[in-house]
Amino acid sequence: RPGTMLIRQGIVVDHLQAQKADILIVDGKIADIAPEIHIIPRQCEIIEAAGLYVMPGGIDVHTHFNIDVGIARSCDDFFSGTRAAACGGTTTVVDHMGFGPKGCSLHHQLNVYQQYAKETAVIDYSFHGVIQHVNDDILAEMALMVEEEGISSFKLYLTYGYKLDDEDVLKALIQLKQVGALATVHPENDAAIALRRTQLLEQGKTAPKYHAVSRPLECEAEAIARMINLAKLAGDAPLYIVHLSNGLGLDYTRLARDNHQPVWVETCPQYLMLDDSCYEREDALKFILSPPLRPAVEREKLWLGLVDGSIDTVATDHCSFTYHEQKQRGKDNFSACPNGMPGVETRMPLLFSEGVMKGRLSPSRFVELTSYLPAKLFGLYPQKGALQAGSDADLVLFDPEQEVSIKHELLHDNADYTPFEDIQTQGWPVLTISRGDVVACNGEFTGKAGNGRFIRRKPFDASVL
Ligand code: DUC
Ligand code: ZN
Ligand code: ZN
Ligand code: ZN
Repeated sequence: RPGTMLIRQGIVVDHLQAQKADILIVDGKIADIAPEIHIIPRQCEIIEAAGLYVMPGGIDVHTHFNIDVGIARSCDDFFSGTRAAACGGTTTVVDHMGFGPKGCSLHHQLNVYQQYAKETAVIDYSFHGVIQHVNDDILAEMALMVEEEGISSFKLYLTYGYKLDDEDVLKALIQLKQVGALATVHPENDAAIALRRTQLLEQGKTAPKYHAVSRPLECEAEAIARMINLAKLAGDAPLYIVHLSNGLGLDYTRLARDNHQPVWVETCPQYLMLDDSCYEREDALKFILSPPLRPAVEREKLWLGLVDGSIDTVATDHCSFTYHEQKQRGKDNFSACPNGMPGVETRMPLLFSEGVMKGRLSPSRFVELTSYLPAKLFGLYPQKGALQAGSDADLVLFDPEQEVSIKHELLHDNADYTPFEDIQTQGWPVLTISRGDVVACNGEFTGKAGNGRFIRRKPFDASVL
């Protein structure tokens, strides 16, 4: 009977506690969780989970599948991207749509992305809307996106081709708050970056390592502080900072929260695991992304933020380009390199290994960062991110004994490298279940293209956080 199984005697972890229990899944939904379950349906698959952690499937709220960044199209689409996600213990993605044609409507990009994902995604998905420009039509459309389409978060860029100026940011923030949507922002000071980039290129400093020199952490921290103040001026509009990479930016968000402002913060494994010494490597192009990798001291400040609660989510910003071809466009000019790196499959194992197994995060805090808070912030809870009767049976089983040295050849994306090659991990996702179906088992993909469903999300509601 599809979507029906009993998972016996695992260490069941939610955002509050970890305890030994059985989980009964019927028709793709969690039916019961109890210390022991003896009454089970006929034709029920039994999974023995003694010694394994059984947790809500990961929710990665920051991917870019099939994205056209102008100079290249990413090498993962919604099939290979969600396949890799599934093999890494993630059961839902919320993808950041790329920009569409100049002047296009919000629905235009949504339709494009619905087509991309429809028959290809292997796990459930949603999208963040993208605000390319602001006018009365776009502001009115935001309400329809939330009410009719179930899109309750939007991305604003302060750099790149469709950066918004302060007036447009303010108008967008006011309306997003009004219609029940969360504003997510890519915060970097575009003018500061452009000036430095021009100067570096003029001085012949074109090597890949100058990418990081062209956008130091103050560019990011300044834009974070600006966004916090604009959100305050917009009447305390809720604000979500994506891909935080540094401690100064984190301090600004702490100040805002001490001041009771609704601000939430995401970071990514690359900023927790890697640092700017990667730009000294011969294969530095692999590490060109924005914001760039930072000095090693910043890494430790981010870990503190995970521990003290000032960072809320860990997502990936998975945006993959092949090293041997696409990334090579930057070899003589860093500014010609498509920005981004793969990571959707390694997020859960890296955070589990470095966080839980090294004793920095409790298993419940791991669930909070990778699933519970992403679900709450983005209107997916309790369908996702919860272990409760009635929730979707999206689960990941981790074996804390399994040691894996990360190799790209073990992974399931379409890139030709992982930035985490040869990193040793302890604890690995050995089974991933999406609405009661096993989609990955012991490093093998067992799911099916088209089985992922579009999830209509609820409006943003700060009172549940
Ligand atoms: N940064 C990247 O490196 N890639 C995709 C988009 C982004 O903000
Ligand atoms: Zn970004
Ligand atoms: Zn991104
Ligand atoms: Zn495989």
